[in-house]
Amino acid sequence: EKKKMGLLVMAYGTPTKEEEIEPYYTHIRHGRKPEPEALQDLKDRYKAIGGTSPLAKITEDQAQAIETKLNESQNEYEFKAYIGLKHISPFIEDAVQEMAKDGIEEAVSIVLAPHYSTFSVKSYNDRAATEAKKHGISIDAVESWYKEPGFIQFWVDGINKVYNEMSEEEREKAVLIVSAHSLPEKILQHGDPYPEQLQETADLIVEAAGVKHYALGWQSEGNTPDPWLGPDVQDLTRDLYNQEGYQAFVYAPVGFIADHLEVLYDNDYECKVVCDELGVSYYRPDMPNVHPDFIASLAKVILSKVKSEV
Ligand code: FEC
Repeated sequence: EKKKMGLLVMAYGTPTKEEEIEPYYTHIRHGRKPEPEALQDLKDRYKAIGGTSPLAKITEDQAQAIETKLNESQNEYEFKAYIGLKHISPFIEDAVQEMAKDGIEEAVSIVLAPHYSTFSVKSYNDRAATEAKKHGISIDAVESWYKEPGFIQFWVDGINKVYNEMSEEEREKAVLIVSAHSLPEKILQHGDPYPEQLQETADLIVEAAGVKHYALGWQSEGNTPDPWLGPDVQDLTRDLYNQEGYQAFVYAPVGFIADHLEVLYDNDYECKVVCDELGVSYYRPDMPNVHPDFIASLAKVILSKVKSEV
């Protein structure tokens, strides 16, 4: 008899239809309704990527794929995946309640974002832990997985593919921009590891891919008055062009793992607009989504978390 093990897969969440955009945005803003202008702006961005984001389906497919991979790769545990979202139903709390209904006593959790920060991963984990406590479920949380070899290799392969398609001349004048979601600068006051973890991911990728020129950037910063981590990828693109004359820009938004608004709009539209304006080429390797090597690397991290507790 295999031991039952809950697998809590946590992700950001996305509206699946237009009516959900306002409550979703309100939740992101901690219950404050967005101004009509800001709401319209967000609606327009979703429209620009086809109406809704592919993220909902990708998250489901990722959770399913991780569960399948885990159950195929060992015989001790029977994993069952539960999706818990940060800003829309099924919320993290809903997922934990489902586990309780199913009689799960032990679970492992993972956030579908590689780098730890108090703003992101910690807030997911805290919500899961608070709900789990009410139901007597013990959850072991994977805190970060930003240097998992399979994850790094995924990006190395994608970046190499892009560079191999360039002419020798273009390759010489190409720069890689490795980025993650920006966060308010105040996270630094508490020694948040987020920026160093991004730096480590970038160093590992750059070294393994043998990329000559690269820079670290931040993207998708929020619409609030406080200062955010920079440089922003769009400003960085302009600065690098002006200072170094690069002719090709390769964007690797490694803080994300799926095709969604922050990549399909903020990179593929906004950064591309800057590249077009400068007359340089825009490239963006594929996102991990459900690539088998990527899924296998997450399954590996989860399994080692479970085994370390035995
Ligand atoms: O629907 C989609 O396809 C995109 C979903 C989406 C992902 C995502 C990832 C992260 N965010 C992070 C932090 C913040 C902070 C604010 C903020 C605001 C938004 C807004 C939308 C949104 N985020 Fe997001 N984020 C996604 C979507 N995010 C929509 C609101 C409109 C806007 O500002 O663009 C600012 C909140 C505030 O106003 O106080 C902070 C972080 C990640 C990556 C880690 C993770 O996935 O959890 C960090 C996907």
